[in-house]
Amino acid sequence: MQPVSLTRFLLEEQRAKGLINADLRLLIEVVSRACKSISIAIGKGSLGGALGSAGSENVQGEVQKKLDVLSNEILLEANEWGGHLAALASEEMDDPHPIPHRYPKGEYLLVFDPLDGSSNIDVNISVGTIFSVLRCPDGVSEPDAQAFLQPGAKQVAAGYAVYGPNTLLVLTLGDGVHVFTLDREMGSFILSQQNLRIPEETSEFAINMSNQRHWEAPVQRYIGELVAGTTGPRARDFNMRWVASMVADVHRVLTRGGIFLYPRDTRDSSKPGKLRLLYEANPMSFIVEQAGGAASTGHQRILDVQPAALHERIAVILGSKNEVERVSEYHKTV
Ligand code: P6P
Repeated sequence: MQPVSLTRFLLEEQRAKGLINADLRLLIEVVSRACKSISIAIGKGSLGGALGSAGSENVQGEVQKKLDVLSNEILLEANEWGGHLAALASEEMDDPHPIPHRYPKGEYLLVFDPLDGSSNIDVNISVGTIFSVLRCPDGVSEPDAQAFLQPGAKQVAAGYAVYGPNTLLVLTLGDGVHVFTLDREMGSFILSQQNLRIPEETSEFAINMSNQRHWEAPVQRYIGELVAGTTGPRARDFNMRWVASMVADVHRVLTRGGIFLYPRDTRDSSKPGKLRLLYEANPMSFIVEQAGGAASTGHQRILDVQPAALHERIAVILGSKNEVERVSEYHKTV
């Protein structure tokens, strides 16, 4: 059977299910081409002269890597001219980026983390790009940050590229999760898995254990039971993985099951978590739910959270449904 390219898949989704229109199809294709360019830049490593710090900080106060800035520029330039977007927003930019007046505007908003996990770049560990697509609110001709402040349940599409041993694009349009592998010779993303499902049970968890003393009681209890293994109430042993690159950790959870936690931390009550709601938690939660998993803050479904700010942070507990529900139960009782 002929390999199915991303282009063909999107066209067939458009014809068969009417899930997407020509503008959304163009948006996904443009983002995928930008991810190819980012993959090539990353793959050059030190030979491309793009490793190391850019000597600047982003709105998060984090030191920007040269590849953070380059990835952001690649995504901006790729999306400005197509006429599919009303505006873009990024982890790397304080405010939304307007579409230049010389180009037509479209009905969609794109918000992204251009290079998630970039602190891993200089040590050659997998990183990724995360993106989320919203509709621009009716009647908003010049979208500002307020236009992006929509609950994650309003997303029309979400995806990520993981730049690992191979480059994958994982995508949902609201009708399942589909995986595309980059064929570097052809330069196209080829469908490699349709309707991916997360196993409901798992024996693997992902959390940064060095923060253990700062977790709230429900997470202390939950992780304590996993670490206790056969000597504790779960009566079985668990394994732990932590790449410190959300895309890599979430992709592993999606592929073989697991639970990923970046819980809120008692060190700073002003911060409800480390990960950003609009361009990390929401797209990943949409994908995880579409794959049959669950995504919670511990207190509520992440996709129901009403954002109050573009770069808002949130606690993230996502993955195999049974485990996420257990943690949420502990938040009710502890
Ligand atoms: P820590 C990367 O900086 C990131 O935003 C996510 O990709 C990752 O899951 C998390 O932070 C890692 O955080 O505190 O373990 O370095």
